[in-house]
Amino acid sequence: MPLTLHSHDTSETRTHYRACHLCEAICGLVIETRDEEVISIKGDPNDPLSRGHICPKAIALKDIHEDPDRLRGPVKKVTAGAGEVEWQAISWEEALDTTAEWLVAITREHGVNALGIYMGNPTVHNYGMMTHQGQLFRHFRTDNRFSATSVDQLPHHLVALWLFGHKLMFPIPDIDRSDYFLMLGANPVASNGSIWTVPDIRNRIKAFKQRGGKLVVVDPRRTETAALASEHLFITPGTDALFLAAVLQTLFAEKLADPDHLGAFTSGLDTVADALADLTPEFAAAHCGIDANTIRTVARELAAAGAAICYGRMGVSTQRYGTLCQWLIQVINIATGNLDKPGGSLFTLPAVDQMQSVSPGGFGRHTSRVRGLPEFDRELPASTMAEEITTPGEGQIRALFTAAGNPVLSTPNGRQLDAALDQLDFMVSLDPYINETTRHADIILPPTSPLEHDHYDLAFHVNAMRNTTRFSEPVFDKPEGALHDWEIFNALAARVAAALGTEHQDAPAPDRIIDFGLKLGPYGDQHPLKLDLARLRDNPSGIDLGPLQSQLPERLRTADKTINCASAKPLADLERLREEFSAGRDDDLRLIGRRHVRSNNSWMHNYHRLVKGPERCTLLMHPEDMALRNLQDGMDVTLRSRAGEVRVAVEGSTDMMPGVVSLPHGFGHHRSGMQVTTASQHAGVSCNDVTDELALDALSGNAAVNGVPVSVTAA
Ligand SMILES: Nc1nc2c(c(=O)[nH]1)N[C@H]1C(S)=C(S)[C@@H](COP(=O)(O)OP(=O)(O)OC[C@H]3O[C@@H](n4cnc5c(=O)[nH]c(N)nc54)[C@H](O)[C@@H]3O)O[C@H]1N2
Ligand SMILES: Nc1nc2c(c(=O)[nH]1)N[C@H]1C(S)=C(S)[C@@H](COP(=O)(O)OP(=O)(O)OC[C@H]3O[C@@H](n4cnc5c(=O)[nH]c(N)nc54)[C@H](O)[C@@H]3O)O[C@H]1N2
Ligand code: SF4
Ligand SMILES: [Mo]
Repeated sequence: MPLTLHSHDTSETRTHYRACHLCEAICGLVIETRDEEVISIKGDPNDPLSRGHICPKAIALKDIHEDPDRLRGPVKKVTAGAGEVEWQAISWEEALDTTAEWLVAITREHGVNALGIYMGNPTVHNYGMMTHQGQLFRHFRTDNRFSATSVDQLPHHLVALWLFGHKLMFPIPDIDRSDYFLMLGANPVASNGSIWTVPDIRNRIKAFKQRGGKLVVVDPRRTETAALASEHLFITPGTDALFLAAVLQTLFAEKLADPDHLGAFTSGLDTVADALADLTPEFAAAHCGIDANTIRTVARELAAAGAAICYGRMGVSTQRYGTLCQWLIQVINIATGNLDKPGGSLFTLPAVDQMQSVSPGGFGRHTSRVRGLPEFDRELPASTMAEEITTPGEGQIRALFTAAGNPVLSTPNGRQLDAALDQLDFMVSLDPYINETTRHADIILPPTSPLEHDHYDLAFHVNAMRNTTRFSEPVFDKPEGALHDWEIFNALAARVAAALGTEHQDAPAPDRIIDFGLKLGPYGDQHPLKLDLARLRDNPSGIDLGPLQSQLPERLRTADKTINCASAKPLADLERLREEFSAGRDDDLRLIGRRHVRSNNSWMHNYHRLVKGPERCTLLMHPEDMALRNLQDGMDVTLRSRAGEVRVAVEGSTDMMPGVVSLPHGFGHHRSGMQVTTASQHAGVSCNDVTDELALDALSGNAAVNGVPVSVTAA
């Protein structure tokens, strides 16, 4: 177990060990400070998971901390003369009192569903937000809850729930011990991995190939990851379910399916085989752009490999068949005996085990008011948010609470939501920035900077390719009067409880909760390691808990401790797939997204060193498609869908599959009334002004931001 020294004081320079919380790779950092200044940020070679790896975003921790645009105290919107909007600094007392009064007043007058709540992605990178949001929201059990989950990984949760009995039971690719890797709709070389905490992926792929491993990447763009792969297959966006069904169909038809050690507690494979009988490689090939022989070869290679992985991420979740894709992926892992096997995909055993404390999740217990879309985990699809604000009637959203989210840029048809937010009676945002979304708020409550609070990766140890645990102390003391996110939740909860005349007790600080979770957890009081917070504080680079281990059937959370592959809803959804692809297809272009290693969704564009260099918000298009439309490199084009249009420069690229265009999301910083100076100078356009709130994975309600039918014409 690697041991590292405590932060040590010299006259003025201090060394700190701190996790990077910006993406799911959770790299360990060594941060040197002098007085109030960060003087260096480096990878921590003693971190048992990241082994010294960092990416160019790590240094942004300094930039975030020092950014003059970052709010240091609460502000309220006031309308000056001539309708000019201004932000006025107010005291925490006033900000918290006013917010609590509004939340109570609106829900008293119009019912609890009049309050909408949207929680963004950084919530899961900031453990205090996870441990303390319930303090406030338990007073408002509104049906109108939303989060970034439904523009992202909702299909993964549903499949985990249906197959393994808990929404957090994600099979994690064990690349370091694998022989064969089929990867769809993921670009970890840019994203650094997702639902797969895998720092230093580039070197892990290299080592995997050096050992003789074969990586096959299926993606409509030859991505940075595809460039490292043994083989890259272009696929028509939105057709992966056909491809995956054909792979599985081949495994059954050629009698290659063998769940092996899983057989004793697995059922339903025969039912799946029958249901897929007509979804042949020939049927898939007619639509997906990959020929039938290649599909059969992939199936045979998967079956023949000693240990193999099938994994798919954003590109196969946020599309019309997201849930079907994720279900097929896991049934392939099961049918080849590669689930719960070293070198295949395994479940983690994290030191703070949320399987003990977090509800397994539920689906479809209520539906959205306007469009009747199903809830998951008490949340409705984010694509319904605008209509729930603008459609009058009982249960209409009149007040909105956003926290760590920017749905105007991150959810489909963001322009519609942008307009809808103006109709609210009250909006409050827990956020350090005045951006595209929070500019609509009446009050903004900014938390401390990331370097001013402690850190534990409650979410990402659950998804990590190795079991490790680590606690980071704050790098700086918090400034006088500043509040952490979790303290803001406590403070609001106290005021709401007082107004409602109910009991309130501040929840203990998040580190106390982690201490408790560690002691109760699998390496705690009952284990020789006896992990608790004190042990973690003594080992700031982290503690290694070893490679992932086989844990089935014990770890299953299904009632009968078995895996039933014949999940009713995905099986029924095969009919939708057949129907769509039996009909002829339009010849529209298809829009997909893309990530860049120096981006992070919508909020990393305000730091000069992450945005300098060539313009990144361009529309990639194959030169043949450009020639057909008489377009030249760099020309402005109009990208148009049913939902909206943007004007953007086109960039020719033979890395694109013909018929497919790509635009990154998270740009569009051109709006008035914001305070993001550098981002505004690199404004770009928002991809989600073109994506369609009506384009969904119909089974789950997840947004289909990939595979959107579009046209491109000279502007
Ligand atoms: N640098 C950086 N890192 C990030 C983020 C970031 O914004 N920037 N965001 C973080 C977040 S929140 C997440 S969820 C993860 C996402 O992590 P990943 O899923 O690894 O990231 P993406 O780059 O979105 O990869 C999706 C891939 O799907 C492809 N694709 C699109 N449509 C289809 C399709 O129909 N079929 C197939 N097979 N492929 C398709 C795209 O071309 C793209 O290469 O990244 C995280 N890490
Ligand atoms: N077209 C298209 N759309 C997409 C995607 C795509 O690939 N294509 N990706 C989707 C995915 S995977 C995701 S996860 C979503 C992300 O969607 P969102 O979560 O809605 O958006 P972010 O850009 O992550 O916004 C983060 C916000 O949190 C604030 N913030 C950062 N740290 C903290 C903190 O510690 N505390 C608080 N209170 N606030 C903080 C930032 O200032 C910013 O306002 O976007 C989705 N949208
Ligand atoms: S890959 Fe980069 S952004 Fe992600 S955790 Fe590591 S240093 Fe931070
Ligand atoms: Mo995400």
